Amino acid sequence: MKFIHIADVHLGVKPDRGRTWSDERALEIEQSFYNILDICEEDEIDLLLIAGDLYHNPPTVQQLKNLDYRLGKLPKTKTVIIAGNHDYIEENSPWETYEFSSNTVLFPRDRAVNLYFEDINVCITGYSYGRQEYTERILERLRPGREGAYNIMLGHGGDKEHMPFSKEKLADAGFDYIALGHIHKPAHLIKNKMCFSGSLEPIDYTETGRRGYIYGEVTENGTTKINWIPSNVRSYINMSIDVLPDYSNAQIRDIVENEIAKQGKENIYRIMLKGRIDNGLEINLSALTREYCINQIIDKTQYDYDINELLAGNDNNLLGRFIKTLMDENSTEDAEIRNKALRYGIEAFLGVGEE
Ligand SMILES: [Mn+2]
Repeated sequence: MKFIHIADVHLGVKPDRGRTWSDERALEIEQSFYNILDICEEDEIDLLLIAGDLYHNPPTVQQLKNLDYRLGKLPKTKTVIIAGNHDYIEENSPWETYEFSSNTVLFPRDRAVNLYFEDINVCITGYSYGRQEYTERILERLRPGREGAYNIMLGHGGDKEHMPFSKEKLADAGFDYIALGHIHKPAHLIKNKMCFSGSLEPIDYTETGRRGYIYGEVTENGTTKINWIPSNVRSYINMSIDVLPDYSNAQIRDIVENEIAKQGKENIYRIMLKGRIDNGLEINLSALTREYCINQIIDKTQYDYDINELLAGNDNNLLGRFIKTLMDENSTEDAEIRNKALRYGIEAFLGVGEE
């Protein structure tokens, strides 16, 4: 028996709203899901497990028709879905009333359900969200539905407001495999037995690192072997660049651009600039923000002052007195703190310190 376990696809989400790549990103997330369906078809996967938040919001009839149509092209694959906190099932909503013509089951809201497939001798136990929050420890109470079958738990949650659980209690419930969703970072909690597949694609800039799906195989004697396979189209990357006082704007731009080329032009960046820059330099990277996906440039650089020169030019004013006080070698204050205070103070005096 072969299965694929995915979660947190968040179909319908518009990441990085207002950015030039936002619309394309929404399509990519959809495409990423369809890629999984292609794998199901090619590899004749028996079970596609979707552990909640397939949709970013409760789906419309049109969204469900699309889903049903695509899943209908998989004659060999049964799809089992639970609703999560984002796509929870509202009473009488399309999500609750839609009848799938494909080989698909959506678990009903607010109760534990067992679903047995005789042909593959697999029993799936799951619980769909009927609202956004559950502080109750619902997943810990689920039990395997059929003796002698391969028992799978399908669950969504793991933080305080979303069906909290201890992994030990879940492990002790007696399931052969526990397919979890909600935490977007993939996590293999117990080897070949319990894991968060993670989201299929990263949804916002906090979700750095790769994303993907679980590919599982169960042998005739019931042994499970799973692999997490990275498959996301793009990643969010935090990049940190150290600059030096002799760098020009063009040089800084080249360094950033080379680093983007190295890490992948398709990825979405947050760039942090650090170090000391020439007093006359104004960093301007707008040429790059036009060409690449750059969410944010965080400029933490500081101007490179010659203290003695500053002191000579400000002998009779407040800045001069400030520098003299902090440079006083007889001070009882810690030297490192005095140095820092001196640097921040000068930048504040000169109107360039923004923090
Ligand atoms: Mn969730």
